Amino acid sequence: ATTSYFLALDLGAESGRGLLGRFDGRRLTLEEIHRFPNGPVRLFDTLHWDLPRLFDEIKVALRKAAAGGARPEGIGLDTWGVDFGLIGKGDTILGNPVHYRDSRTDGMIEAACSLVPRERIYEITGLQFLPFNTAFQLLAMRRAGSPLLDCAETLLMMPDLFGWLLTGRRAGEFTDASTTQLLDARSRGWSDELCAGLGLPRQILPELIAPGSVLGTLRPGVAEETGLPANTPVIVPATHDTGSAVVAVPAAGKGPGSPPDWCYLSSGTWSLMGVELAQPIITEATYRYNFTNEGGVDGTSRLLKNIMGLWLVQECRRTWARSGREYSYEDLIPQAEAAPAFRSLVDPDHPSFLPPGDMPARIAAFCRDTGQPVPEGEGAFVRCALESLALKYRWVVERLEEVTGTPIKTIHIVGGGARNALLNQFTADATGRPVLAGPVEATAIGNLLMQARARGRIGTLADLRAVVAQSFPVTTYEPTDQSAWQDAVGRFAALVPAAGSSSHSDR
Ligand code: ADP
Ligand code: LRH
Repeated sequence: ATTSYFLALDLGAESGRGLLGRFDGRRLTLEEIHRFPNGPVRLFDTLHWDLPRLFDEIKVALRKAAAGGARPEGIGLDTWGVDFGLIGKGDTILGNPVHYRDSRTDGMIEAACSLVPRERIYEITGLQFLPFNTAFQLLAMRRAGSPLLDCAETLLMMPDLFGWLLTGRRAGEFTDASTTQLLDARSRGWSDELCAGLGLPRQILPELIAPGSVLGTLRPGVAEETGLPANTPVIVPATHDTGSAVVAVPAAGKGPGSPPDWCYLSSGTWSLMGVELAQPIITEATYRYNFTNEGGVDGTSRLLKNIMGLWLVQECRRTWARSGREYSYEDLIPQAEAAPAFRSLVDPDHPSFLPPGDMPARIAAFCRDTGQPVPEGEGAFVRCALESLALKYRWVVERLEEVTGTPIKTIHIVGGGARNALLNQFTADATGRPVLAGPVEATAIGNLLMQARARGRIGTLADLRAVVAQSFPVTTYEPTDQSAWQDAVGRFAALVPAAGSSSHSDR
């Protein structure tokens, strides 16, 4: 069998990486050739992404791939959703992309809903209301009188923006476009009605292309700088990282049409928990629970919910490091395990936890405001975050079952968070369902295998998942200690708004 190499560039909110995948037709192996940190940069009062540095890191990864001697048959790029850059005349980049945790979108959900009724926005898009959705970021620019929208020729989502910098072509890959809240979930095209209703420039939204298409080849300048051949194709995977992660869930399907009896939990900065479906589900219940319907590969739809995720722990860690207390995840997890159980619980999706800042102080404030003891020591804060996440996972699983009418038997956890054995066990215990953890690099794997498929090396999505299952180990966590969680389930329910979580409604 022939062996092919593909390069995945996977940019997460906390870190980015370049992984070289070697595919022999049956098994995929990975080599991490580059990894770099990512995070917000504040300029005056606005949080940005560092676009030039991130593009430079991408070129470092290309250079390392070229220097290693492998000739990749494709390069694919994925990033987090919702954020974008604007391009003006003469290929000018109009400003540095703004970070989705910036406060410019405060109040924008209400502003949008005063222009187009909330129910109508949901009916068209099927998307959960998150304050930072692209539509609300654009509305914030409009309201602030930003001159950029008027001189923009094209809006490109983050992966499209990097794709353009690599190839020179402006196009919008469908899965990431589905995070904007400007796409019509049924027609799968930009919604003229929403653009007109919200007063947003429809003409800057790019031509849409499907995951698995070839965007183009490397610009001569990029080829020269990195040492890769200029005819190297840039292939779009599901460029929304969650879309790529779900492609690489090592589960067997029940066949098209029937909702699966497994759910995924893509666990990184965010916890994205949901099911893969043949069609969106847009009903009164999904509206009430603020469930989203994001676009996947092969016409699939992801019914899911954003949960604040391990961001809670990331921000605690960053706060402690600022006062000289540096801890790795390997330090913190045993400390959490040693801390007392079920002392204090939080709603992980409380809006106060969304922006960057002093997370331990915010968790302490939540506990104080709800009459619970304030955690004492780092381990207690992390335990509080992990127990609360596991309880939120239970909340979501139960509502997914209700909405799809199908019992969920197992939970597949993929992404960096799958390395957290304590959280995996908590999730099994809190939900009463076995957890199958891994692969950690699901997003990059989904990216690589979609490229292999675009090159004709794999057939269906089910074949692709079989390759994942054959290539990467999965660890099972059986529920062992459910009774201990019973009381916590009741306490947690009293802390969470009946319709879910507040960061998912208006801030
Ligand atoms: P993103 O793509 O959003 O940047 P990742 O999928 O890379 O996120 O996951 C990052 C998260 O994985 C970290 O925030 C951390 O919670 C978890 N993680 C990383 N390394 C470890 C580890 N050694 N042990 C436990 N958890 C870890
Ligand atoms: C996860 C993710 C998620 C979005 C968020 C902004 O990385 O793409 O799906 O909601 O970032």
